[in-house]
Amino acid sequence: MSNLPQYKKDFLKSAIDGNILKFGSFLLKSGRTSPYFFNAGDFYRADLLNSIATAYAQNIAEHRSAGALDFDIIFGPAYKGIPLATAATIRLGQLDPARYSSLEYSFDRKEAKDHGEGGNIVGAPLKGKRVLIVDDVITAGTAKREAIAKIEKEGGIVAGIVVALDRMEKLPAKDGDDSKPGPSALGELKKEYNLPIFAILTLDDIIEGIKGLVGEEDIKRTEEYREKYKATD
Ligand code: OMP
Repeated sequence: MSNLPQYKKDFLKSAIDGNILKFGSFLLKSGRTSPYFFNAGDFYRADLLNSIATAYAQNIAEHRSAGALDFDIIFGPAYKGIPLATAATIRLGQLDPARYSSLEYSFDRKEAKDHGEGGNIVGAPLKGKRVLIVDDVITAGTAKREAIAKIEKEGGIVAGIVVALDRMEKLPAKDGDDSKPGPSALGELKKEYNLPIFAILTLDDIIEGIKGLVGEEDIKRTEEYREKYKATD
């Protein structure tokens, strides 16, 4: 399965075995119709959650050790980011207790709570902290922009983003004509916010890694989709 690092190969294999990475016809948030879909909400079994926690933790620890990432808190945007951020935090603490046993996490509420402790954030307060966003998938980048705005509103400093999958798609064209070349959502976010952004898997990794594991027709349709929507950067 290509020359991906072992932890990425293991992660892709569990996504296929657990039917988290599906093939068919799926309507995306951006309005595009995709022949594949990665549903991080389906990592709902102990062994699958374990595999995604390990993949995030390895990816984050690697980039932090290389000096490419630094942060105090892991933030998981509601809803799908919540278990991902929580699981990644636990696993980082297990992987390297000296560095991560006091790592904190938090997440947002979709709707502000006006009783009890109140507010928009559950978990560690964000004010003045460097916040790493852990989320599922990046397509057009809309969900990440919303998360950045929420963190900044709470006084946090966004320190980076780690996602499970970068679909490597160009941003939807403003005039609706998706036939022209265009930059990626991930590239634009990086530039606009001057942030490190990493993905455990990209669409290229998936196409390489699924050979021999899924049907030829699904691979062909996924390659055609990549051809149609792949970003220029
Ligand atoms: P953007 O906000 O356009 O980047 O889309 C990312 C969101 O789309 C994710 O947070 C998911 O809710 C959803 N999504 C997936 O979960 N898996 C996919 O393979 C594709 C999408 C999507 O709709 O683009």
